[in-house]
Amino acid sequence: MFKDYMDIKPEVAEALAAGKPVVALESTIISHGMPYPKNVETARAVEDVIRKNGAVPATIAIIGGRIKVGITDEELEYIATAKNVAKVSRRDYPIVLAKKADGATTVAGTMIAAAAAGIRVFVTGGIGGVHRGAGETHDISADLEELKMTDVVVVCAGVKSILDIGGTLEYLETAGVPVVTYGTEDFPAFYSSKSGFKAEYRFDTPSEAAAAIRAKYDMGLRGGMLIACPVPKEHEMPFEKMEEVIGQALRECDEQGVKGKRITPFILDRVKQLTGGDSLEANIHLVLNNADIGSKIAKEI
Ligand code: PSU
Ligand code: MN
Repeated sequence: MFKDYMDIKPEVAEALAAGKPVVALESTIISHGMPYPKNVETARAVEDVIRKNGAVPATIAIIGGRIKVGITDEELEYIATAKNVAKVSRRDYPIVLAKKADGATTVAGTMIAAAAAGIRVFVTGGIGGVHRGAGETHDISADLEELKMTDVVVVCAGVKSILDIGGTLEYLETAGVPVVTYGTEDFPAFYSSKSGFKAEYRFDTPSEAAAAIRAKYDMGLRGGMLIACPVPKEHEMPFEKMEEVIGQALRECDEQGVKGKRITPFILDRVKQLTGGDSLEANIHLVLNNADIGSKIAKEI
């Protein structure tokens, strides 16, 4: 059974049993998305925001083949610094668990464990999506398939324009995943508050979000919901500049033959270097903002 592979941290288990709000967090952003020690500092700050709002954070990661739902401070330090931490999406779980290896969960990977633990709300930075040129390469993140089938609400800052944003929104529509922007009409592009695309729906308060989430699951409509929050104004990066930087990173990716699951971490790292670290600051602040909104929504549910 699933639970035979999972260790739920006592604080998280108690909150779930008492019906208190719990917010899931991913670990790929820690192991593959940000450099040390910013990754650990950010992960701690995100947990603090969630606690301050009266919810319990549950960072999900795989350590020695055990799925940890909620990690200790030492485990966080470990997952942030250990070598050979696999990036774990749906397809990777069986092998990583059987080999008793370490893994950082992606959005898809985190949704799977969160759903199994009974956690409804999951906060992250950006999700994976349809890559530019996917018509040729078929590179579409497993995050989208997971949103189609797994009952977890994902609070994010939209998708990076390293992806085909329009294509990603079309895919989610086909998959029957509600995509809702928060406090704006513009679908955000991670570092920038606008992507040029609008979502069909918008929430302005946690209670509006909670009512829609309740309706979806009362109806038995399986799958996730995507709530996209714009990066706070004071930390946003101009869309045109990011287009330029991302264009260069994509070309280098091509030239160096970077493929498959290594593409996203490669581009994230190059974008950070090319923006002199500004993109990292934007990244940190957007995650904190998502944690604030996500934990308020979890409380309302
Ligand atoms: N997008 C970001 N930052 C990230 C990721 C995506 O802006 O850290 C990570 C997430 O964990 C996401 C994963 O689930 O990359 C998607 O990878 P892929 O495209 O290989 O499915
Ligand atoms: Mn991919």
